[in-house]
Amino acid sequence: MIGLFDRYAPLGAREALVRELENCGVDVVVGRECGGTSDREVVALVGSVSDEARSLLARSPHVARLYRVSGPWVRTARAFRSTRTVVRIGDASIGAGEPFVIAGPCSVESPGQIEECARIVVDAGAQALRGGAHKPRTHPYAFQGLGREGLRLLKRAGDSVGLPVVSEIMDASHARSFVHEGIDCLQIGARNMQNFTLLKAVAPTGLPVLLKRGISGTVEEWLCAAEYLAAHGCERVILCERGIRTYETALRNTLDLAVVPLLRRLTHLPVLVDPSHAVGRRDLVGPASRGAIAVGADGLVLEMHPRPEEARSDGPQALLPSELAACVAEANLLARVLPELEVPAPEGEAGLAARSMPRTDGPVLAG
Ligand SMILES: [Mn+2]
Repeated sequence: MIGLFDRYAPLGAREALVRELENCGVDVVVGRECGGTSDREVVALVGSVSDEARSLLARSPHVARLYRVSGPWVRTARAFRSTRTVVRIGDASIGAGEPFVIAGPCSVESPGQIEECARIVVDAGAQALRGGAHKPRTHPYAFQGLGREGLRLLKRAGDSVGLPVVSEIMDASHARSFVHEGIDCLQIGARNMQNFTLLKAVAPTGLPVLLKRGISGTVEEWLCAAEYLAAHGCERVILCERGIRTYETALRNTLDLAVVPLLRRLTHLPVLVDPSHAVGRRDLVGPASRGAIAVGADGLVLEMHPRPEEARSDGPQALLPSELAACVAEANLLARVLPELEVPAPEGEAGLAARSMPRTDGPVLAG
């Protein structure tokens, strides 16, 4: 539950309410937004919330509005902030209107390969360079990545074309080397979405985190993973839908596009879509990218390779340089012509309470 303080509530009264709530045994998070025309302060109850705390918050004359969050996430809930979070990486921003495209090879393979990729990615109009150095591979004998040397090569390639770089971190003990090598954004891969030790280790680095959806991650699990990052000090979280595992085997994964507008209702965090890992084949990445932008994604994560047949990982889904350029151009075009997606403001207590009430009028299953 989140309460929005009345803007005229005196500081002393706000502090007193927080103390009273804490005395009821609940954990309280205060979120402040200052600057511009809106000074806004919310008080959020986290963890298991007693009826006593709930009614204390509801009855307070200093709380202008109450929001019931639809899951166990608070800091990442839509109502926690007045506007969507914009995450800046390098010179561009995710969630600011223009599609943000992170592109590059699946893996950093050699100095020449990543430098060539960097030039292609900047020429295509993308905003960041990706490349895996530590690779989570299903098969133990498949290429595992160049490790720290790969990070160094990736950063050097990004610098040579003026692009920030994004790379996946798989091990909590690597956090320092990612910071030391100047990686601009850490990616938590699908297989590690619920690796809570890793989430807690990357949050304090101060770097933005691209949090991919787990292979079988539900929206609630995904947002709870984002909340772990937020609770441990990382406010710059970017969600990335990359396809989930369903009964369907025709494609690598099943791209869940409807989750994008859903997330825009549930959270203030920006959302990217990675069609490459979702569809797993080059010819469908472009059409899936169009869909992603159309449903309101803030950008794309795209794999490319100058010679996909030589790629050491994920070659079949790697776009050719010209296809990448077309994909970026189409994303920009679509974002310009489509009206801004209308996302209703977070609902207040009455609306959400009615919806989340247990059904008592429907059929009851005898058990
Ligand atoms: Mn890949």
